[in-house]
Amino acid sequence: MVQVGIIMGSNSDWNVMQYAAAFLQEFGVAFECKVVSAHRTPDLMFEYAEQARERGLKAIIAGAGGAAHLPGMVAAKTTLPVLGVPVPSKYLRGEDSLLSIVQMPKGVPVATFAIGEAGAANAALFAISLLANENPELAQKLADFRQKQTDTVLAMDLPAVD
Ligand code: RP5
Repeated sequence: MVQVGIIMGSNSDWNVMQYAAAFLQEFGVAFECKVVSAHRTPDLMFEYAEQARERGLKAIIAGAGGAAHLPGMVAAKTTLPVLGVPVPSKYLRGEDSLLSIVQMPKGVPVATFAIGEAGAANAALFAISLLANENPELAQKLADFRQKQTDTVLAMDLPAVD
């Protein structure tokens, strides 16, 4: 059964959102990816958000750029955790996306991540850590992943000074 939904406002967001998909795949979490636009397919957006919990999803990762309404509007229609990813935009480099997503008024939260690739990847890792609360095997995979990162940094060399 699909556990995490990855949605995005356009297929042009895929360059960034694929980093979320890659981590979910690596950790063996069942997920789906779909284009759902807040302003171009508002009815689909409401339908997706309204049905997400009964379909068995545990979290929704929503990425959008510009005046990025998608994560907030989805959060308005579901009590599932919504993880917002600001996608870099053409003119404001994603600062518009970030502020649109992060500044939710009190009462309807969206967990907001960094702009771009790091945000998409971390949103997936955060969803995995939510699922790991009820799944010891996933928790162990997450711990192994962290340890590998630690080992990589501890093994880093720097060039000698000339
Ligand atoms: C937003 O507008 C999308 O999330 C995307 O980041 C941006 C541009 O969309 P396209 O014009 O590339 O379809 O809705």
